[in-house]
Amino acid sequence: MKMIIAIVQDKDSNRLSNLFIESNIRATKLSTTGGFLKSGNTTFMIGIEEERIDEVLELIRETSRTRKQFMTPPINLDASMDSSAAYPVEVQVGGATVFVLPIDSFQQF
Ligand code: 2BA
Repeated sequence: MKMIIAIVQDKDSNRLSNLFIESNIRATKLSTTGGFLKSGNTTFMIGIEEERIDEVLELIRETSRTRKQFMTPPINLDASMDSSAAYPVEVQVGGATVFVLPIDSFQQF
């Protein structure tokens, strides 16, 4: 068994969790915040048998879209007063960031 941790954009999360339900894939959905954009995203924790990993990754791949987002960097208040530092910059987010981890033990009581 493996643990798949998948960070997806909020806009893709409902569709993905519906696909997991339809495919009988058990998942836990967490509301998370990206460290860089400091805006909401969704993290799924999926405990899954090794032979179903590719199936899960394919569902994540087909659901997660790449989007462009603007962020305003923090204003630089140093002596140079470089005003360009306050302009929004475009950042490409996603599709999904996925980690596949080993599981030492799986118990349900
Ligand atoms: P955020 O940290 O809010 O990052 C959003 C997007 O901003 C990233 O998209 C990336 O395109 C950009 N970005 C992040 N850090 C940057 C930096 N230091 N300089 C320039 N651009 C930067 P994604 O790579 O698709 O990541 C989407 C979300 O996935 C991230 O949201 C974060 O919550 C998570 N994530 C990505 N890589 C991760 C990692 N190695 N470990 C843990 N979480 C990760």
